[in-house]
Amino acid sequence: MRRGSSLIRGYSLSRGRSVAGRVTQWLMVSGIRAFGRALLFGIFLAACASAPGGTGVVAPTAGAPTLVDTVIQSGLSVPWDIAFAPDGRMFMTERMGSIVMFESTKPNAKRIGVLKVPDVHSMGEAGLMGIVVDPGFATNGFLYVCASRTDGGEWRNQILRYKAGADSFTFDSYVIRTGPMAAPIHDGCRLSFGPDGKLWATMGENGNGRLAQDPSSLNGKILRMNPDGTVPADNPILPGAATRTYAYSMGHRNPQGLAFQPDTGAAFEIEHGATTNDEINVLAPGKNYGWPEQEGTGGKAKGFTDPVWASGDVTYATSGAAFVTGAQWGAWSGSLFIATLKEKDLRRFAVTGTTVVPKEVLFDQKYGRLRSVVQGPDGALYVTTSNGSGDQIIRIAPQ
Ligand SMILES: [Ca+2]
Ligand SMILES: [Ca+2]
Repeated sequence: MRRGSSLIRGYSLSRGRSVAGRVTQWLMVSGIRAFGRALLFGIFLAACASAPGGTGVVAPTAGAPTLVDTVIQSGLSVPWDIAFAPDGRMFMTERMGSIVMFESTKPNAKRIGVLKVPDVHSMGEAGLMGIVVDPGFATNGFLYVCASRTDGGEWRNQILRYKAGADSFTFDSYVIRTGPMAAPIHDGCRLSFGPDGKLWATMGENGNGRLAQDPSSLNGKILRMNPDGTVPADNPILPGAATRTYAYSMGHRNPQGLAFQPDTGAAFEIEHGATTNDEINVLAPGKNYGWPEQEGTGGKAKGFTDPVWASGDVTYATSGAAFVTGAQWGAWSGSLFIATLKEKDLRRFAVTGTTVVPKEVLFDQKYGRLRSVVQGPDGALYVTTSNGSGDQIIRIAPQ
């Protein structure tokens, strides 16, 4: 399995050049025997650099891009999610409750706007989480966040719409004010716009598996809504439910990844398993994905929809996910990347239709816990860390 990053690969290359420089020098002064020694030394260095196990360098697979990772922001506190304006600005949520606007994605780009979202109660896994910009952002300036807030004497997961100015944010409206509840664990709260123009949100079961199977609760569900907060007329009515609601699918534990497959528009949802079976699910309306009655595959006979991939006997603590497309990704275009918290790495999955095959484990341990991964407008991936302090945003660019 391929490990390590291209930065390490780049280091190896520059080292190779310096060896070559020394080879030339030694040839001039010491003749052919020294050249032989230098050649052996070079081979030795290359062998060391190729050793497996975390920091090694392995030749890229055919057609795979070389990745260059660059820290673009640092000194952050749990930057939960990021989003991009078409004009190059970058927006970030920090779990403690701030939305931050950066001038660009350049390293150490200036902070040009900050808003403290009022009444965010950040505790455990809860707080200010997902952020996404409206598909019509260039004209309407709308962006959406998912936040655990105290409101009406309750602790709720809400979806709020803001309007971004040049260097400020103005509250516009609640998209969802009541329904999903917050808890110190399993809040979900990933936001994504589908190719259908609907706003989708993942909602965790608050550590209460029963809610995932309760069709009247919006927890443990994937939600689908019109951006103005109304329920789409083509949402399903969940089995056992009285009415059509925001709920699109049920039986989810702690979903923190939601990405739409570029070719098909299919919704891929990623959730943490308990002690086994992190899952990748392909969402279909009104379906039940099993939690807590069924973990991983094997639930069909009980009426549950099986994941297209499950981690089996281990968990990685899978979090955010993104598909990549573009010529710069070479053979990896169309792949799904998943950030992991516990495993502290970025994982590539090859996806054909609904067939998902795990591939490389990248940047293992290098940046710590990884929360979110988003493809930026320049085609690069942007990853946030979730270590609690000294957190970073990293740009991963294919070359
Ligand atoms: Ca499941
Ligand atoms: Ca790992």
